[in-house]
Amino acid sequence: MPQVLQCADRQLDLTRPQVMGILNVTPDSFSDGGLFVSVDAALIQARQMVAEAAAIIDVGGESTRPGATAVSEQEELDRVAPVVEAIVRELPVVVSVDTSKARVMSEAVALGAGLINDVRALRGQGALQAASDAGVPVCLMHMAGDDPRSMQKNPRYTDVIDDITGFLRGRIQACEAAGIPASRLLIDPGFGFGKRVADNLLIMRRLREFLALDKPLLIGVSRKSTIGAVLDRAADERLPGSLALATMACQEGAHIIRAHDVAATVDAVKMCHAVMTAS
Ligand code: 9MG
Repeated sequence: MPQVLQCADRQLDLTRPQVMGILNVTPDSFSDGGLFVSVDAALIQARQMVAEAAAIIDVGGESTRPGATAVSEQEELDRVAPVVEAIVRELPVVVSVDTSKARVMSEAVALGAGLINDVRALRGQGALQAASDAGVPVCLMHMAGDDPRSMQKNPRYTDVIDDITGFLRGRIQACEAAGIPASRLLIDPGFGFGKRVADNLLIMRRLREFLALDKPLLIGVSRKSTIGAVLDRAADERLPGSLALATMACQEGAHIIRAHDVAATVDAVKMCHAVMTAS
């Protein structure tokens, strides 16, 4: 596994857990929809997240929450491209593009994005080729089915950990066959994507098992509905639950935590790392 990930012209240190700040430039994301739709507002939020020590800013132009409306390629590009360009120009941070669309991947990377974050693990049309040509690392996420709008309809697993591992292994093979070097791949079990509450809890308890795939491990738990279900909390009351899961993820060996609340998450993962490396 690489100690440093080369993300276009920027480097990501994987020897300690890093925080990926979420920047949704969408009108309808589940907890921050509509907040950062203008380039100025998005840039102010990105500056704040970098000041709070986010190592990556993940820019997304299409909501992946269940029931969200699909957006056209052009609309997604119009939302994402100016924001990617502005952040790359101004801030010393890895910019990630959260997309499943081949053209959005290619154009974002041409503007300086250094990481592709695809919740469909490059199963979309042309995505494998676009990611291969882009030459930047790719995060392959597991999702039951291939559509966030229907993923929560009766998800069932034989063994949730084995099933996710098998899926990710297959996608790693598909990437390698498409010419994407193994050293450019990250994996993510897709907490909340086509999983019941019990599945998500098991993913957390057995997270370290995904390290057997020998890839940097990314996970996103921030404000997700499983926290709401366990604690009976609305989306804006889920910070303590999110931090508990972020801390657990670090202890289980996760390399990157995707989060809305960067400052608090950075403190949680730093504290966890300090304990884990104490001698
Ligand atoms: C875009 N997005 C929303 N949730 C996510 C998660 O858990 N992981 C990754 N990689 N991306 C996500």
